Amino acid sequence: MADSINYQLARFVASYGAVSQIPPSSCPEVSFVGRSNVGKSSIMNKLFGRKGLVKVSSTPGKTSNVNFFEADGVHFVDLPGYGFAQRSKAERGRWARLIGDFFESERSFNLVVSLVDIRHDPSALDHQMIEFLQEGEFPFVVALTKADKLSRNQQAKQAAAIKRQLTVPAEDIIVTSSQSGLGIDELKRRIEAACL
Ligand SMILES: Nc1nc2c(ncn2[C@@H]2O[C@H](COP(=O)(O)OP(=O)(O)O)[C@@H](O)[C@H]2O)c(=O)[nH]1
Ligand SMILES: [Mg+2]
Repeated sequence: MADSINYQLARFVASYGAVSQIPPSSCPEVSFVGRSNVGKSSIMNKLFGRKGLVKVSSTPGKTSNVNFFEADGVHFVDLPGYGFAQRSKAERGRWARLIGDFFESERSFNLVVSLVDIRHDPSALDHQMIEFLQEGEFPFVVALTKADKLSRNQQAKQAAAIKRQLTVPAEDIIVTSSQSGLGIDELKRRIEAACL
């Protein structure tokens, strides 16, 4: 296999409202989890080098589907975001069922990219998500998003604080910005190491 992924080949595959609709894994898979509005769509677009392939929503809060993209023989999975949207118990239930079903299903979990906003301490839901990944022994990295909104000094300070709070090893935390491109090459290296 090639030693790098040609992201220019990225394309939308399909959108699923229930995990039972998703076909079995046919190639390595990288999935993206995080709070609604944390920057999942933006980081995927940055990886793909395509501004509008993954919809960036200006109205956060819609519990969405599981969206599959493919680039060069690797699947990229945009999972529904948590937090923002879940005003009702029914919505929280739907999210938990989707995520639970997804990670309990028999799939190629090559890498999970767990996104956390670098500007804030991780929320209770961020903690739950990462504990879930740790307990299930899923290979994951934490991408701290929107680093362009902080100074270099603040970035380092927040990254250290978040690392402590989440008990994630420093090498598994990547400071990123979909605006400036910070950390995107590092994230690509981690994805390639996990998939190729
Ligand atoms: N400044 C800045 N804004 C970002 C960044 N990533 C995402 N955003 C903004 O945050 C909002 C939510 O982003 P989106 O990618 O839709 O988040 P998602 O709900 O997790 O998919 C949008 O207004 C984006 O433009 C980033 O790295 N820097
Ligand atoms: Mg999104």
